[in-house]
Amino acid sequence: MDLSEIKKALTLDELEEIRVKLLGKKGIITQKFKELKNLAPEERKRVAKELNELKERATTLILQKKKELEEKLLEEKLKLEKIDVTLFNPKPTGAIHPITDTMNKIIDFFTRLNFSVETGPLVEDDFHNFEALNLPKYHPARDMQDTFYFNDGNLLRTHTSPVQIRTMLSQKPPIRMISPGAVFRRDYDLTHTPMFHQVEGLVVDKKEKVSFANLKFILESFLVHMFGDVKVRFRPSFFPFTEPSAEVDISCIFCKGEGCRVCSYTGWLEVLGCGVVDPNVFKAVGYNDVSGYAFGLGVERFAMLLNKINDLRIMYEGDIRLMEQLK
Ligand code: 2NL
Repeated sequence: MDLSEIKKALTLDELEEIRVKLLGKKGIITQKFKELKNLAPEERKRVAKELNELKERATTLILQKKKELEEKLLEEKLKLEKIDVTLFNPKPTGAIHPITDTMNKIIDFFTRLNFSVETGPLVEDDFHNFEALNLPKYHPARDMQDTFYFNDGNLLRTHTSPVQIRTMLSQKPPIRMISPGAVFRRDYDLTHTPMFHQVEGLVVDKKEKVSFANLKFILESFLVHMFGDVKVRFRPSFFPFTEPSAEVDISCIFCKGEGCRVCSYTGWLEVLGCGVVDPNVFKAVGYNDVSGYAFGLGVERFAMLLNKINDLRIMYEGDIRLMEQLK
């Protein structure tokens, strides 16, 4: 029997066809085994031995060829996906990172409402990151467990609020600002990374010009701008730097509020924290006779919801194929 066909196979599909033709249920070799029963006993023994040897040879050859073709396929795939970053590409590959994209959408909304965009240092001191924000000395957020400290007592900011403190210290009211940027916490698991991004907002003005109703309207408009036709609800909450405080939910964008795994069958997704600025914060920056409201959000959470991603790691691996998909 001619087994040279196996060696000539050019693709895995071709090889599989040959395998079926020889060894499949109705294959040539299988057929020959079935015909053994028609032979005389002595003849049968001899032919059976030959057939077994033939079957073994065919199987080995096919396996060898399969390995060879698979290796060739992998090599071609690797060659195809190789990226020479030094080559000039008139049509560049790449995409805006989902975090940047989400951040830009957020910034766009607030700048259109006349908010200024302020930034500040990533390395902060205790006063700007904690003390001025009414975070008492014993507060758990100050713990070595949660905050990255340097030996000199400085730290990596755990939120972007110190930017609001710096802005209030260097400018006079009214203030109407957002502070987008990276923040750092000692947290690393499936849903937390030691570096992530926040956008916080702050409005400070004469008492009669600021109200919780203002805050509610701005955040509701913002969430509709980001997520489209969603319901918005405010729940009482607590932050050291605001009183009263609220957490803000949108109706689940995956199940339209029906209840699903993503929203833990509540129909709601928590997306924001906010409140009226605590008087102790104004005391710390020397502001008198003003009122204010503030809010804060995690950009990664927004980016994951907007791009319907359920694994935070995708954001940081920078796999070009995934980034291209999210464009
Ligand atoms: C959240 C909650 C919040 C603020 C941040 C703030 C800043 C100053 C004064 C008062 Cl200077 N408040 N920021 C207020 C309420 C909530 O963030 O869940 N963030 C992810």
